Amino acid sequence: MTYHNIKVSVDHKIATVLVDRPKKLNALNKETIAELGSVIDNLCGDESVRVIVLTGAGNKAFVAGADIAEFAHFSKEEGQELSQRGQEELFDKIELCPKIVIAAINGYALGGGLELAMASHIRIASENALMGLPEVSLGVIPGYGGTQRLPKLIGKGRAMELISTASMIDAEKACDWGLVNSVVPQDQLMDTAIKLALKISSNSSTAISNAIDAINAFDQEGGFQREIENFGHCFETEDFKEGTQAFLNKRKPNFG
Ligand code: DAK
Repeated sequence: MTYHNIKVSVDHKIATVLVDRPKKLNALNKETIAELGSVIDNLCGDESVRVIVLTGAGNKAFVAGADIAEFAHFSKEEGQELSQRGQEELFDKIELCPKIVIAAINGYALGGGLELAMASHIRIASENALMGLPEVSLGVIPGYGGTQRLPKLIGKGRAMELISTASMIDAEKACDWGLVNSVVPQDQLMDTAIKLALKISSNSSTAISNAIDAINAFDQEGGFQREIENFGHCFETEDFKEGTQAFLNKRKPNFG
């Protein structure tokens, strides 16, 4: 697939995916969602990639939402179909990706943009970032998982407030509420994300994929059972042999 709205680069096993529509504040049109879905598929299956960093082009926006011009005339059926398709083809894929996906939020993360960041496993924000789910100000509700993922991250009461007021919160408050893991000056955002990605990539990729799968089940019935099963899987892996042997031989593990 040729990409028109995103740029992808890989360095030291870290893939950086840049949403690249800066003139539209990186708003997610249908084509961008399809391209992101395709690249996430490819990177999830690419043995040479350990961690994925998602960010937006320019210094103003991560992603300022779904492209309002595109959904302004949708019918009920089109809305439902696209919500389901978008969730399956992009947002759920990110959450279920067996590699850690880090959202480096470099400015506005609104609506579908915040939903994209929330589907990611880790969020780091720059000091200028502003986040919110302003959908109700447009007469709709979040349709890419926002009503489900936001309360898990910040609690039901705060999610009710943020969604019903359509307000934006700044990076400091987002960190205080647990919506982002850390806040850094904008010129340090990518360095911070890449350093974190490198640290993650030095650990066992099979153990990390088992951990992601178990953590994703934390709020589901059977979450503890998933942990037990995935814990067991790890004992069958080369990484487990390497990790334990390295410790016992007082050397650093090499997970390949
Ligand atoms: N969609 C389309 N264009 C956008 C956009 C967006 N979300 N956000 C910004 N732009 C465009 C602006 O129209 C403008 O384009 P030009 O007029 O220059 O052609 C350009 O980006 C620069 O924006 P501004 O001139 O407005 O920049 P400012 O600094 O003055 O303001 C802002 C920045 C972020 C406060 C403002 O742009 C803004 O309020 N943007 C809209 C934020 C927003 O409401 N986003 C949508 C949230 S609702 C669905 C599933 C999910 C969703 C929808 C449907 N289905 C399954 C059907 C999700 C919906 C949402 O995301």
